[in-house]
Amino acid sequence: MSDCLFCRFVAREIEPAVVAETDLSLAFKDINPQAPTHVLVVPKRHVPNAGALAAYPEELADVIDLARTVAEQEGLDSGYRLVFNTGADAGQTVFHVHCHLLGGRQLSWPPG
Ligand code: D5M
Repeated sequence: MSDCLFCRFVAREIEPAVVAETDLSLAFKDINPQAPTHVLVVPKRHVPNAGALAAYPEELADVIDLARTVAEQEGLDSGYRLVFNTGADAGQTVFHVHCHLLGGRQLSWPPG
């Protein structure tokens, strides 16, 4: 059994709140939402962070495309944000790369 939480979601050893899926990627609701829409999109392949995902361009493109699909599903016509926290200083806490899809409110900049 994997000790990676998101690998366990992908294997459905634990069932997340799935909102969409492709052969390569899974999208599920964040447990601690920071916006009306806060979905995490992960590649099914275990890759630790966004930089490492660049070695898998098909998975990288699929993650972005699934985030776009979910944004459309959620009606985020006026905009949304995609975030990859990368490393401890950026606040990454789960070391299976995930794209945060945030939307449904006015998002401020710069982020904290
Ligand atoms: O983001 C890690 C994200 O993972 C954070 O926003 C909470 C989310 N998380 C943690 N545990 C769960 C479960 N069990 N379900 C759904 N979402 C979860 P990071 O960028 O690494 O800080």
